[in-house]
Amino acid sequence: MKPGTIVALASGAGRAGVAVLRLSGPQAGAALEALTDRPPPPPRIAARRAFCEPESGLSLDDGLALWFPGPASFTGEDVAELHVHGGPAIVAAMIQACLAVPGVRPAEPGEFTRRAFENGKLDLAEAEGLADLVDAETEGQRRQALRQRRGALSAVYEGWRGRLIEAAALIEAEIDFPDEDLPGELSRRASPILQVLAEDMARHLDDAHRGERIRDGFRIAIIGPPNAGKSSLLNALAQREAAIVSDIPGTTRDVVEVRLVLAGFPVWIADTAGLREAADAIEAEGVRRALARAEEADLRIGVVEGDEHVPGSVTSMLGADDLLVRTKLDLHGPLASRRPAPAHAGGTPTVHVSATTGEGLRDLEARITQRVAEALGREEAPVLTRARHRRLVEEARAALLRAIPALNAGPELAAEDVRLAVHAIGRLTGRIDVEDLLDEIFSSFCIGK
Ligand SMILES: Nc1nc2c(ncn2[C@@H]2O[C@H](COP(=O)(O)OP(=O)(O)OP(=O)(O)O)[C@@H](O)[C@H]2O)c(=O)[nH]1
Ligand SMILES: [Mg+2]
Repeated sequence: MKPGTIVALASGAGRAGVAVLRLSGPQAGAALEALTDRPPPPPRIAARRAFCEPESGLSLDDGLALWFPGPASFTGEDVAELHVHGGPAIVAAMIQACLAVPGVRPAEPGEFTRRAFENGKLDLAEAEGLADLVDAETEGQRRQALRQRRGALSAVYEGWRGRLIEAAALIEAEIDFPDEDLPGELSRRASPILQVLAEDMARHLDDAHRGERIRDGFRIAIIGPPNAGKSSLLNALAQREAAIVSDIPGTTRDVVEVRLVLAGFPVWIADTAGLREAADAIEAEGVRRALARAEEADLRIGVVEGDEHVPGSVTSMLGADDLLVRTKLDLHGPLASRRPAPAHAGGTPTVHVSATTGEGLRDLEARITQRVAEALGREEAPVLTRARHRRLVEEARAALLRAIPALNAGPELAAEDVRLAVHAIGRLTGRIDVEDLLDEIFSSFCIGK
């Protein structure tokens, strides 16, 4: 841990009614006294204080002071909170005044949370949950982050680690004290533990990236031939002119993305270049990007005008879980009077809309929302929320899948792989050997910036 007492604005930057400054470290109490010219208030009780510049005594603002002596504080150290009026000049002057106290320096991004981690107040998964909670913009994100912050995910990983250590102990005991009468007995007891763990890990991994989607957004791609009305559809869904619309085929050349919130989850809708034999290299690149985006999307919306034939380039991308949209309903007569559009191969449900009149849009929105809710909305066991977790769980599971058959050949062969699995799971919660990760993880947190 880098030494010193750190100070930073804990509330958001910019003008606000109230701003909160936070100090943590051995000089937090001294700084509080220097700025208020009084001893700190009783622990955890807000007290009205006049804040002044320590050297000159120049008055800075009136506000509230809170004192959290360590170790019963967020970071585990002495912490002081200063609530002042949220004007940029006040905040700047208050921070300057804090920095004038010997031993006080500005906090680095994420440094308060990092100190809490290093003092054992939070494990790594909980700290990541806290960062997600601060970043949460939708209800689904908030619920998931709060569960992780409260340790639901950590409990799963710590449970695995405990069982792995138990199996490792059995295997190591077999190596150290081979029982002449019952050879292989201890290893045999380790085997079912490892089997069940490998299955638990497989289930955890096989979640269709739900947790990561809730954090990063459900991804939808709109694809179809030129001029089908893809950009008009995007604009209608976004309720703003996000993409350029024109009657010139090939108007959209790049991927245009819009963020929406549906069913309490973040959703990214991407409009893409019309699929056709490209006229030039730029258009060809646009088509390549369109197909790539469609491939990685969680939901594809194929778009064609009216009753037109769905080209193979679109059909080949659509499955039963995707949607086909037939556009420009206003030009093609009222829905009721028309012969039904030919059913789409592959069982993709079809919706008719007009971006011009808005007809059919509600139905389309409802279907999209339903898809998002089905994919992300189930509240079950805590889920993987980060690629970092996925990598480590995959690593642990791969090691177990090597260890299980190796056990039959002898404990020595399995022991190393079980140790690797313990190591990978330990890195998830930050229990072991995570020094190399910490700078990257904590500097990505926006708290205290
Ligand atoms: N009448 C009517 N015209 C529409 C509708 N939707 C789109 N159009 C028109 O169809 C033309 C093409 O629309 P775009 O949204 O640019 O089509 P696109 O699929 O994005 O086309 P590219 O970007 O070239 O691939 C424009 O002239 C739109 O005004 C609709 O629902 N009704
Ligand atoms: Mg377009």
